[in-house]
This record gives sequence, C-alpha cells and structure tokens, in this order.
Amino acid sequence: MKTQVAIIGAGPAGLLLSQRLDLEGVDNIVLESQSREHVLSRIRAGVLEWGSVEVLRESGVGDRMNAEGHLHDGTDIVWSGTNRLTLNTRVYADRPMMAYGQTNITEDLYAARDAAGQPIVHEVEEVVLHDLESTPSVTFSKNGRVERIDCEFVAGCDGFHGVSRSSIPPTQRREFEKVYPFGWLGILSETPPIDEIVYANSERGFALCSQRNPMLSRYYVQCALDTNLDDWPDDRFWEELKARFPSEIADSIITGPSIEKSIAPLRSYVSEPMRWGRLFLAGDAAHIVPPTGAKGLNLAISDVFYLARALSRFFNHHDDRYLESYSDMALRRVWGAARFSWWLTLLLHRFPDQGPFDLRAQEQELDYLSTSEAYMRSVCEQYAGLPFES
Ligand code: RFL
Ligand code: PHB
Repeated sequence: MKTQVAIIGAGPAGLLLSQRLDLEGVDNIVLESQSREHVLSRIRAGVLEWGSVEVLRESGVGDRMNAEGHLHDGTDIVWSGTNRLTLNTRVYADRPMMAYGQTNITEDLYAARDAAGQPIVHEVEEVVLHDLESTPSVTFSKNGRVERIDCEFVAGCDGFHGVSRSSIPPTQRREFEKVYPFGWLGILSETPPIDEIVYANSERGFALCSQRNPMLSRYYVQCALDTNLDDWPDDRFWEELKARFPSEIADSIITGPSIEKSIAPLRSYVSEPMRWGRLFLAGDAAHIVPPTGAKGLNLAISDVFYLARALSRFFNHHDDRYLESYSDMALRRVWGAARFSWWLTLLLHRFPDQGPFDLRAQEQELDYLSTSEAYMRSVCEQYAGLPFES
C-alpha cells in the first residue's frame, strides 16, 4: 500500500486528522489496534472549548453536535460547605462552552469517514514505524499477514500507550511528568443531569457533576489509587457523591443504576518535541493532562488543527513553514493547558500530605477568585481555551 500520510490510531485525534486531510485532498490511511466497537464504547471527555466546536463544524462533523450538544455559560465551583462561584466564560471570555461527549464525536467522525468511503484498518498488530528520517514506511500484521504502507509522513495519534512516541530515540526527546496520588472514580447513569457542571472541593475530596445529554449524567469522585471497583456498588457511590456537595445541589441529583463505572489515574505528562524527522505526534501520544479543566480532548483537537494545516500547506502549496513550526506552535498551547490543569487539580483536590496551611491557601485562592474580576477573567480565558495561532 502507498499513501501520503499514514495515521496511527483512530481515537479523536487520528479520525479528525483523517477527516481534515481528506477535505484538503491529502491521501491517508488510518491504522487502529482495537475493533471499531471497542473504540466506540470508550467513555471519556465531555466538555468542549468553543475553538474545538468551530474546528469540528468546519470539518463537516458539527450537525449532531449543533442539535444535541448542550451550550452552557461555564462551570461552577463549590467549596467550604456553602461557598459557590461561576466560571462564566460567556461574560469573562466572550464565548460559551459545549457539553458533548467524546463518544459522540468519535461516532460522528466514523460516520463521516464511512460517507467518504474511506475504511479504517482495525485490529492491526505489531505496528512498526521505519525510516522516519528518510523515506518512512509502516509495517503491521492483520489476520496473521504482514502488510506494509509506504508514505511521506507518519502521524502518531495512538494515545499514551501507542508505539509512535517510543519510535523516537530517547536521546532526541525530553519528558516532563507529574503523577498525582489519587484518581477519579466515574460513573455514567441514564438519569437527567443537574442543570450546571459543578466542581466541588470538599473535605471528603473532589467531586464533579457533569452531563452528556438530557437523559445521561456523568459524575466523578476523587478516590485513592488502590480503589477497587467491586467495593463501590452504586448506592455507595451516590451517597459519597452527595456528601461532597452542599444540600441544595445534593438534593437535586437524580440517582439511578450506573451503566458504566471506571477509575482514571491522574497524570500530567509532556514529551518534547512533537516531531522527529517525518513523524509528527498529536493528542495523547505526546501529552496527558489530568481531567480537571477538561483539556485532554481539546488539546487533541488543536494539535490536529495545526497538523492538518501544516500537511495541507506542504502537499497543496509546496510550503513547509507550518510543518517546521508545528511542534513549537502545538507545544505553546499544550503547556498552557498543562499548566492550567495542574493548577486546577491542586486547587480542587485533597492531597494526602496537605496540612492546615495548604487548606487555608486553597480557601483563600477560591475566595480571591470569587471577588477579583481581574483574576476571574484570567481563569475564564484559560478555561474557555487559549486562541489558536494563525
Ligand atoms: P486516544 O483516544 O487514546 O486514541 C488513541 C487510539 O490509538 C489506538 N492505538 C493504536 N492504534 C494502532 N497501533 C497502535 N500501536 C496503537 N496503540 C494505540 C488506541 O486504541 C486508540 O483508539 O487518543 P487521542 O486520539 O489523542 O485523544 C485524546 C483523548 O482521548 C483524551 O485526551 C481524553 O479522552 C482524555 N480524557 C479526558 N479528557 C477530557 O478532556 N475530559 C475527560 O473527562 C477525560 N476523561 C480521559 C478521560 C482519558 C482517559 N484515558 C486515556 C484512559 C478518561 C480516561 C479513562
Ligand atoms: C466530563 O463530563 O466527563 C468532564 C467534565 C469536566 C471535566 C472532566 C470531565 O473537567
């Protein structure tokens, strides 16, 4: 097989890149190690920055999001029992946010790839990237047969555990990492969500009320890293969730059976640069942020915005300036979101080694945020998403 761009991974980054390249007339093939059913069953992010909404719309996959996504003005934070503030991005950053699940985005992207008649090669094994500094190729096995794709570029969109990042020699990249001493226990339930998205800093630990659609709610509680899902039947989860919110919110949470329950560890990680030779990394393949602030999916979308533009300029206009600047440009946005997610994680969680001073400092910062318009504007600008560079 021969193509212009071999894309490794059919998560949101790989599928969106394929869609955007196709719209620009750039030939590509997507390889995915899992089955289509597996990819579509993953429950992950839920909140989109307005910049991401615009990228999805201009990629021709905005129709269902426009009809079913829930526009909201921002997110609330509650702390110290009854204190409450709103990160109102419409007021302080001139743009709303959109609640629309990653699972739906992936479905919409699959539908668009199907409509374009471009199949994704699923359940590939032993993916190996070759000659990334000269004439790249990718080998893989499918149904026991070894196949090979010759290409001009490889896009590594294969998530944190993929093969792309580790194909870069360790001497050619630098890693930055922070691991947090807790995770998020999340459930999905077919119950009407509460009106707002609300983060809680409570003495029992962080909690979050979120949503997917009028009959689908997503809730999280901070949990210890050694938490066993078997110890968390639904009744215990609901009781713990409600205990972390003030009664006017707790009383409005409608409970029901969970349809999914999982634990996500929290980590901040960046690998620099996001390019080596003719390999370009995008999304979780290059960086991970803790979910506080909902930046992971939004970063995958902005990386792809930059990368698709760079590849299109190269193939359609013989201009490699954007390819040359891709890593620096993408990393400026990545570090903005990595810093913001780290800061919000420190502000809203309970840490095992936190003393009375640290707790007062958290309270003081939240009080300051709720009274200083200057600070509120700065936080909302970052929560709403920093602008893309032209
Ligand atoms: P993905 O979604 O991980 O997709 C990578 C794809 O590559 C495939 N793959 C391979 N394919 C071929 N060959 C190989 N050798 C391969 N190795 C892997 C994988 O099967 C997969 O299909 O990365 P992408 O596209 O960069 O998208 C990033 C987002 O998925 C991610 O940033 C967010 O979901 C992060 N995240 C969250 N972000 C938020 O903004 N809000 C959230 O609430 C939120 N919750 C989460 C999350 C990530 C989680 N992970 C990674 C476990 C919850 C979880 C549990
Ligand atoms: C979600 O809806 O899954 C969600 C919302 C906000 C976050 C993280 C996850 O910060």
